[in-house]
Amino acid sequence: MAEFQLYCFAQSGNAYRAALMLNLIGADWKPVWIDFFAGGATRKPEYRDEINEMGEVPVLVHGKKKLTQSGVILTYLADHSGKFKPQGEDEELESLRWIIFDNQKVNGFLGPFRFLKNFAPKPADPAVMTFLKGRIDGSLAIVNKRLTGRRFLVSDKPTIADISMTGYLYYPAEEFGFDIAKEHPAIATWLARMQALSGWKHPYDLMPGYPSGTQGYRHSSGA
Ligand SMILES: N[C@@H](CCC(=O)N[C@@H](CS)C(=O)NCC(=O)O)C(=O)O
Repeated sequence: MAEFQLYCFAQSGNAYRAALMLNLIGADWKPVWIDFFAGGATRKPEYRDEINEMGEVPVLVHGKKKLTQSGVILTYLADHSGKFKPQGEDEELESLRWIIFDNQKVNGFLGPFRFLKNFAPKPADPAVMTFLKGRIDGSLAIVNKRLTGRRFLVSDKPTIADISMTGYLYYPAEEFGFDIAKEHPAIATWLARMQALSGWKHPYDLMPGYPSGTQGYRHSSGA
């Protein structure tokens, strides 16, 4: 059995943060596919009783430890491996600041927007999509400004804040209906920098569930 198990599925940018970290640190890990869409696995009482009371992926199992919330998982894995760990109190606080901003306002809006556009059972209310798109544009502009003239979010080395921020940013532009990299040049350069790290993989190549409804992988090398 692998040292780490990660409950995840390919379309989840929240789970991608944890999967990417595991791969970048060279961990011995295996994904456990969660049937999020058709099966509604995370809404079932047994999932909430036995796996995660918050009804979410990702969930990381490491021996007797079970961790949820990608920010918590990233922090744990950084402490465990010594890799991508912010150095000193100032960097730790700065990293936490960007992880919270990301969870709430960057990928926290991109995830629901993409879900409503691609996977929701009924077409989304255009007013909701317009609201989300406005929030996304504002938040991505903030990240783009932060990354202008900087190599990474917190220091000149990548940290868990960068890994968190990649959440949904490598998914295909067609799934959003706009091209994040084209519209935000500093984000594009930083995404390429992250992609050059040893162990980087695209979410559809790293987690099972592609195409949707299968437990497959995309098996390609590019973004
Ligand atoms: N802040 C959480 C977000 C996790 C999350 O929302 N995961 C989605 C899948 S992409 C989920 O399981 N949603 C189920 C729900 O909200 O009911 C994290 O970063 O781990």
